[in-house]
Amino acid sequence: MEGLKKDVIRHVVSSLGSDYASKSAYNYYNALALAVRDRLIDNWIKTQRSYYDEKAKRVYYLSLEYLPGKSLMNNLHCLGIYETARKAMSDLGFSLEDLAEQEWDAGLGNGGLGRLASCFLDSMATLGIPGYGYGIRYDYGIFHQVIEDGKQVEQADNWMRVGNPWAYERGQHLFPVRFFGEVKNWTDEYGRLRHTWTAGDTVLAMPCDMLVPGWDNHHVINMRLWSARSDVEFDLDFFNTGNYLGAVEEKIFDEKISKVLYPSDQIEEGRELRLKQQYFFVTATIQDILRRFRKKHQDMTELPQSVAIQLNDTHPAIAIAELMRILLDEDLLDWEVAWDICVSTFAYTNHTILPEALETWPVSLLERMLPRHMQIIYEINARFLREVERVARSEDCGQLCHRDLDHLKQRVSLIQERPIKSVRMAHLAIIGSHSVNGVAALHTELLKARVFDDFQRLYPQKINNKTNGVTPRRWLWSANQPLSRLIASHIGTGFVRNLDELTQLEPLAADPAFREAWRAAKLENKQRLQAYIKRKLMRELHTEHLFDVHIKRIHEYKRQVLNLLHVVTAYNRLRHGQAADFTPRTVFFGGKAAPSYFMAKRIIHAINAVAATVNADSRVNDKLQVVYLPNYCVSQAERVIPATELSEQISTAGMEASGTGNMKFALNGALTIGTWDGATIEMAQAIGPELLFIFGMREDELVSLRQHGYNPMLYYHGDEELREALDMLRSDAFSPGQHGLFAPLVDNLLHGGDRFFVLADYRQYLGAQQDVGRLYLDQEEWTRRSILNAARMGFFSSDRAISQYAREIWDVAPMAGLQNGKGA
Ligand code: NBY
Repeated sequence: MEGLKKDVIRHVVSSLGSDYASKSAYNYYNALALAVRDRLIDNWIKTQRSYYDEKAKRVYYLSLEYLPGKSLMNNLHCLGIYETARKAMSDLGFSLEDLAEQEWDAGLGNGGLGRLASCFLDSMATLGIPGYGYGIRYDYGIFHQVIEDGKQVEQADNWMRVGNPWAYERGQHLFPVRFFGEVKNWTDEYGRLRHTWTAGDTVLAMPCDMLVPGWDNHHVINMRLWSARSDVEFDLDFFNTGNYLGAVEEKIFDEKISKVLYPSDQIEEGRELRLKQQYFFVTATIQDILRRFRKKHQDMTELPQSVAIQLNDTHPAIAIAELMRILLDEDLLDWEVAWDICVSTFAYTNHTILPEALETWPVSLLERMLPRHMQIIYEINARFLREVERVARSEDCGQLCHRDLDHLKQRVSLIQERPIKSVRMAHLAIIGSHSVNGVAALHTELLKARVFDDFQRLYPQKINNKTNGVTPRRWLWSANQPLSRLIASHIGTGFVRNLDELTQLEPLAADPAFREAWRAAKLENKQRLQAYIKRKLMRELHTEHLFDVHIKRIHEYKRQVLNLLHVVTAYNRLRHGQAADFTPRTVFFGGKAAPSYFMAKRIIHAINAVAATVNADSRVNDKLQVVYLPNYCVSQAERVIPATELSEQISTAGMEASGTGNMKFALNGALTIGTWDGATIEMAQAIGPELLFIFGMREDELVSLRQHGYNPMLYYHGDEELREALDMLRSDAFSPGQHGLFAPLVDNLLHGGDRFFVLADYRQYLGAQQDVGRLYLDQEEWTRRSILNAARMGFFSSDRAISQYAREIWDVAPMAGLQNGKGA
């Protein structure tokens, strides 16, 4: 402890240039972080050296998004120095919790996809898999949300301003990135047709490394984030011609590439700068991968034995064309050889079946910005379509008439002609990869049967499932110390590395003393949340209420509106004195809306309006309260999830690819109210469906309802309570003086076709909520179920997910000596 204390003081003085006697929490947080980083870097160097010495096969995880959140507590726990640090800092006059508050969330992602990437890095580090995360260091991460007059207002997330003590900027290792320019076709002295991409603009990519430690195993992997740097400093022409200000302007223009994260999830923006970000990130990453590969290898055909590249959705899919370009134009390989290398190296993870989220880029834009890549994509497509023709003709079912074949080719082509001629990035990712995976069983089945059915017939082995998981280090151990300590006191700490060990809790569910201790841990977390809400929102929570929580991005398919209709109905019953047996509850909502997503923003407004009305009504507010948690983010999730008793996972069946919040809640002892969707289905199977509150129509039922003509008006007319709730929303009951404010929401349901079947599931949802309320009155039974839920969550560890990727997709093994904890 004395060592750590000394190091902290030294950093306050020599790294931060401050007086150690001035007790600034900000300085002491930074100094502690630097002292922790010192302890990581030795292990990082040893880890990297061992990969090199053993010629280990590396895994590269390419993701435009990461959501690491805060690093301090997690890193202390992984290094096993949490207690030491707590004592050291308390000697210096600080509480560790207060110091941790100083850290800014690294919000380099939108939601589940980015958070999954961070959980996966944690698991690779813990399992000892030679992994690297690659991404972009956005100067501005996901916007900061404030609620003003009930509405979302976005503020810039200037996380770089406060500095980042965890990162190593490596300004000396810059990689050039070219845009625009032209392709010269020429013939070399052997008579071969060659292609050279020249001219255009150049920008530089600067690596910035963040270290990711494994749990108690001395293994530290790297997350390398690229930042755009202009190369105009090196462009002497500018200075010589006296155009100094011009040079500076161009520099600022170039560095815009990594300026800001695009804040839309599930809707693609199709903006030129976004494509620039993708290619900037991809070419720097591929150059870095090949630089490392070439240190030990000359023969490019060995690449797939040494390198696996996982594409996190299609956002980095241009990597396939980029690797082809390098292999063809720089290494001069034949097409077939280069293509085999690509396909064997790449794998692609799909995270959505929503049509509006499937990425396409206009051919005209690609031709201008990446002319050589567009040529290559055309060639990939031509060869692919010839192959399709060959396979289709050779098939037994080959009564394919020309018409059918033409349709098939149009459907699978990399190029779509309408509404504008564009490249389908998902098709490029599928054709260029040896593995395409969905992220939960149902999702993968829908990929095979619906979205990518043609590809499933063409490549029956390619599409596979890897159900998502979450890291128990952050989401149980670090976020929920009260519960973790209780669990550890009965079954030891092995569950942190091997989550299946939680099954040892099952017999304890029958033990009244254990149940009481389990409830006490939940209450401690609820009280902690209560104190936080009081500090932040100046609201007093009732800890004896059932804490019912719905936190995730705001999207129509996630159906926050369904929850809101339940709240309004509960409010009406209480007002009308029809709810004598109502179980008191506080309903929490939280989540960001894409700034351009009108309906999502209006939903936030409606939730806040209902909250204001309900909370101000003294007839009901001792029984029902509604809280909107502004700025939902990773660190807020770490506070809220451990305090939650009911987890809302109520998306329209078939729409949520997996969900990962669902797992975090159940792991922390919340019961789930949810639909037959995503990984919630697998949770119900693992836990026992009778221990969750599953309701609503299934995916296939919705398909046939749609086919037979879904008429939301029937539900409206057939259900008095539903009608009352909708009419109130449409009138100004929650928006006094602003008649019609929420009419778009209601109209969307009644006259817009209710695309996400809110009305169809309303009545069943109410029934399930009734069951929840009733069960909560029986605290012994509730607790028993809570324990069993957590005990059966072992499968949903990201360690299990990553082990499957490693075995079934990447063909890599954990580093020797690292599998079981103590490493080299
Ligand atoms: O990925 C989420 C899924 O909705 C969720 O069900 C799943 O559990 C999770 C991890 O597999 N998808 C998601 O978070 N997507 C995005 O954040 C996203 C971000 C950007 C874009 C598209 C989707 N984009 O096109 O720019």
